[in-house]
Amino acid sequence: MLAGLALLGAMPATAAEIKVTIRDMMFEPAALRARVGDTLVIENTDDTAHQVFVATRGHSIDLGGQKKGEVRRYTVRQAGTFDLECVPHGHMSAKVEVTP
Ligand SMILES: [Cu+2]
Repeated sequence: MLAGLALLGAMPATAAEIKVTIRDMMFEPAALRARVGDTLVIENTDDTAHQVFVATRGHSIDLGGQKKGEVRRYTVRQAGTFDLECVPHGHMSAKVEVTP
């Protein structure tokens, strides 16, 4: 435990990976903050396939079909706010706030 804390303290304040889990047809967490350069690491734990996309100008992406257990990565390149959504499941949404 102490060694782990020391290691964390030594890590430079650079880009982070932020885990997003798709579970029970929802994003977890449903709202998150990131900094420019951080990478969202999105894992689908559902039996159902998902397809994550962002429609917001300047952030738009389509991560393609994603089966159970598959992981997609999205590095945010611009400050702003956008929603992660899912092509086949219109109710799925997660708000992402990106700061410089
Ligand atoms: Cu979905």
